[in-house]
Amino acid sequence: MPHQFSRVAAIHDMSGFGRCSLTVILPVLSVMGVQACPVPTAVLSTHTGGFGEVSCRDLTDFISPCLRHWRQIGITFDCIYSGFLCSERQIHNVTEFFGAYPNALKVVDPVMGDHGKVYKTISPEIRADMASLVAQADIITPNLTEACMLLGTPYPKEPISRYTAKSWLARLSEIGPDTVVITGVPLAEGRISNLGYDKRHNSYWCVECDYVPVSYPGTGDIYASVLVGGLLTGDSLPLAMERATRFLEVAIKTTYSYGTDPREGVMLESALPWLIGRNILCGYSSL
Ligand code: PXL
Repeated sequence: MPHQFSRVAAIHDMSGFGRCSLTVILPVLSVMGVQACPVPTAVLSTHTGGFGEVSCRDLTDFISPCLRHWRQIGITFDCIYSGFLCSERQIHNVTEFFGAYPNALKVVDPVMGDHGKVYKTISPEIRADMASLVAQADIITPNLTEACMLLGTPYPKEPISRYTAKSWLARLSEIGPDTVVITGVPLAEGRISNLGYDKRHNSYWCVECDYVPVSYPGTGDIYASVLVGGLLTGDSLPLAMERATRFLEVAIKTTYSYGTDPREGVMLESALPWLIGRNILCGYSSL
């Protein structure tokens, strides 16, 4: 089926409360003028970050039939974008999507942990399979914890040098992806930064962010979806990285000012209009 705007198959869970995964990815992509077709991998009452016993329905059995139906009716995609996955089978299902749409941009956000800790749902088997999914991707967006997990490097206790950061970006690209973005990296020579590497042009990029002393769930999902939306609508890599960073700064600072419970995530509803403006940006630098 031909389409006017870029179309993304978004393979993620749907956590009803707590503003992460599909509940933030769909509005972000829509507002950026990108059609997002959700493939829910599971529905959960909340995310797993602090609301106690979560009610969850696994939808692994839905993923392949959904792909089959979409192929039957001739739907095409410009991008396949996966995130939080909770079994080896789900990871295999994402590779089926990659195989079905070989020309689509393959984006893998290897959601596995944060703040130096691995999420409880991530078994050693899932971790190994996520590494092989990363090998098939065009773009990956790990946070620093996930980057260290993929590299088999201990999570750094101190800010890292630009030299180390560049070598980690390059080593991650050697696994397979042409574009690597690592989020939330404290740099010894600077501030917390989001870093990118474009293997084809051998270019390294840095976007620094203001530090806010609260951590909200879902910010990795928001970052990756703005990055995807930017790249699909004409941004270069550094501009897409900066758009994602600036948007999160707006969302996080707005939320922090209200002092809401961090488990509820960022106040996306008040920040979203910033994305419609398609602001002109020039705050990135070379790494
Ligand atoms: O934002 C990542 C994420 C996605 N989905 C679920 C989660 C988390 C992080 O905690 O629990 C269910």
